Amino acid sequence: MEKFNHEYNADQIQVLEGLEHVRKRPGMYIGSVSIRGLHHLVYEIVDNAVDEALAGYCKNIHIMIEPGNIIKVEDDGRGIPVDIHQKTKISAAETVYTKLNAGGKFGGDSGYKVSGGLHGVGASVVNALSEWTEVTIQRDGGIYQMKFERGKTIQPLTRIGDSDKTGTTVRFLADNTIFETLDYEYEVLENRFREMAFLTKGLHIIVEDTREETPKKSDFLFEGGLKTFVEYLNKNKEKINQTPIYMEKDGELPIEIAVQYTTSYSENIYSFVNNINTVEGGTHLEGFKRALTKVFNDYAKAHNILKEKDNNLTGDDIREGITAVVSVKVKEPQFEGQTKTKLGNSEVAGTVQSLVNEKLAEFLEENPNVAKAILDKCVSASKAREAARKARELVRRKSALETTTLPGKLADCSSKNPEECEVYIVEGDSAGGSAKQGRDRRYQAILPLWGKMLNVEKARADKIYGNDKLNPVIIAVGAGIGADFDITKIRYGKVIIMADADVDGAHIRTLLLTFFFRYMRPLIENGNVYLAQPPLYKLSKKGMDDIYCYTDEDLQRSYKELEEKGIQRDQLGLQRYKGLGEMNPEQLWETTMNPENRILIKVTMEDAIKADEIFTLLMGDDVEPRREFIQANAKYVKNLDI
Ligand code: TSJ
Repeated sequence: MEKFNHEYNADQIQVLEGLEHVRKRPGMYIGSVSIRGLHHLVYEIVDNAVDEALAGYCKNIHIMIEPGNIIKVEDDGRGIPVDIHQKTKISAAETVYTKLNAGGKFGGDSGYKVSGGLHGVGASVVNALSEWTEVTIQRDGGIYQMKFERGKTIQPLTRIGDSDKTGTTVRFLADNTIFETLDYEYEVLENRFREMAFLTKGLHIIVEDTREETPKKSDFLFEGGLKTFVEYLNKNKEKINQTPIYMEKDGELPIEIAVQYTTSYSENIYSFVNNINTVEGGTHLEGFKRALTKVFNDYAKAHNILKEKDNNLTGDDIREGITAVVSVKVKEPQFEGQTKTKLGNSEVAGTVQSLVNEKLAEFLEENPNVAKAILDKCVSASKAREAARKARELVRRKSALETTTLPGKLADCSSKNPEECEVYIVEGDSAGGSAKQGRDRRYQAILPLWGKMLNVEKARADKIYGNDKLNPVIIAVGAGIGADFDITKIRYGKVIIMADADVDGAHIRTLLLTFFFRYMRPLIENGNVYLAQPPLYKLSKKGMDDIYCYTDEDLQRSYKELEEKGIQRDQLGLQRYKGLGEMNPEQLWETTMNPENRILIKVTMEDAIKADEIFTLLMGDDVEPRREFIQANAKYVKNLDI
C-alpha cells in the first residue's frame, strides 16, 4: 500500500479548514496573540508530556528556548503511537498534530485530560500557529519524524532511523505573522514550569534558554511535591508550623493538599485542577475550606480552647495567615466562571472535605503543640475581628446620628463648610499650642498628635480604630476608613500635615501618609492631603521686616539679594528653626499657616506610594532590606537632621 497519499480526502479537507480557522481566529483558541498567547503555545506542548508523566510513563521533560526563538520540548515517555489507525488510516501522531482536539481521543483513558477554557486545545493548534513544526518520536525500535508548515503536512510521519529509546521531541517556530512578538520571557516560562514540577512530584523538568551568550538553566525536581511548594511560597515568612501539614489520597479522584500557617494576616490559598490554576476556585476549594473550619472548631471545643458558650471561629478567623495549596485531578472536569477557572463538579467537594476532615483531625491530635499555636492565632484573629466590627459599628452609628464626639485634642473651626475648612495635624503639644493661638479659628482646625505612632504595617483594622493616635484623625476627618471610607463625609477640604523638618518629622509624615494611603486612599486621590512647609531660617535686622527661608537655596538667594542692597551677611541675625515649637503663634501664622504667605505641598499618589514603600521597608518583617535602606540613606537622614 502506498504510504504517503497526497490526494486530499474529505477528512483531510475538513482538517485543513479547521486549522485555517485557527489561523483566522487565533484568539478563540489561545486567548490572544500577545506574549501570553505565545507562551500558551509552549504550555500546550508541555501539557502533553506532563500527561504522559501523570500516566506514569515519563520521568524527564526538557524545555529549551533555542536561538531564533525556536522552542524544543523533549520527553522520555512512550512516544506518541506511530502505527496507522484503522479507521482514520493515519497514525495517531499525525492525527494529534492535524486534527483539532484530537489529543483526548488517544489519551482518554490514561490521564486526566483537561477540558474547557483555553487549556487542552491540543498540539494541532500550535501546529496551525507555527511557521514550522518538527515532531520526532522514538519508539518500537525506530526514530520517526514528521514536518509541518503553518499546519500543512510537509513530511508525513517517516521512519528515519533506529533507536532503542522511547520519547517524543517537538520543535517549532511560532508564526511571526500571527504573534505580536516571538520573544519568550524566560522568567515567565520558568515560573510556570516550576509550578508544574511542584504539582507533579518526582517529575524532573529542565528549562533552558540558549538565546543569549550566557545561557540560563533551571532544574526542577521536587520529591516533596506541594509540601515543597508551600515552603517555597512562605520562604520569607515567619512560620507557625515549621513543617507543612500534608494530606494526600490516590484513586479515582487524586487529592494533594499542603498547609502551613505564618504569623502574617493574609490568606494565601492556591487551588489546581489537573495542574491548572483555578483562580476562581470551585468545589475543591469549598470542600477544603469547609473541612478546615469544622476540624479546627471541633478540636478547639474538644480541648477547651473554645468554651461551650463561645461562638464558633469563622472561616476567615481560621484562614488568617494560612498558606495552602490544594491540587486535585479530575477525569472530566467542568470549568465554569468568567475565565473558566472555577471547578464545577459537585462530587469533588465531598471527597476533598472527607479527606481533610479525617487527615487534619488526625494531625491535630498527634501534634497538640502545633494545634495550640495555630488556634491561638485563630482566636486572636477572632477577637480582632469582633473588636473591628464593634469599632466600625460605633463609627457608623455615630456618623448616622451626627453625634460624634470630636476628639478632645481637636481645636475645631467655627465654619462647618468643608470646602473652606482645613485641619492641621501637628506634631507635638507645644507646636499644637502655637498653632491653636496663631490660626484663623473661623476655618482652621488644629489636631495635635504626640508620642510614638502606631506601626500601621503590623496592625489589624481594629487596632487602627482603637488606636489613640489614629482614632482622633479618623474622627476629625469624619469619613471612616477602609471600605467604609466615604469622601462625601469629610469635614475638611484640606488635611494638612505639619511636622518638623527633621528625622522625627519625616517619620510622622511617612506614617501619616502611609495611613492615608492605606485607609483613606480617596482622600489622596482627590487631592485633599497637603504638607505644610515651615521655614528653616529667619533673617532679621533692625528696621527690616523679617525674612523667612524655607530651603537652603532660599537662604543663599536671600543673602545675595540683600548684598545687592548693600546689606552684608554679618549685619544680619540668622535664626535656624529646629522645630515648629520654637516659633511663636504670630510667626507660625505668618510663615506656615497664612494662605497669603504659606507654602503648601499637595500630596500626590506617587508621594503616598513612595511613603508606603519606605514605610514597608522600615517597618516590615525583613531586617535585611531595612538595614540596606538605612545605610543607603544615612546621608539623607543626616541632612534632614541639620
Ligand atoms: F502532542 C505533542 F505532540 F505535542 C506532544 C506529545 C509533545 C510532547 C513534547 C510530548 C507528547 C507525548 C505524547 N509524550 N508522550 C506521549 N504519549 C502518547 O501520546 C501516548 C503513548 C502511548 C500510548 C499508548 O496507549 O500506548 C498512548 C499515548 C497517548
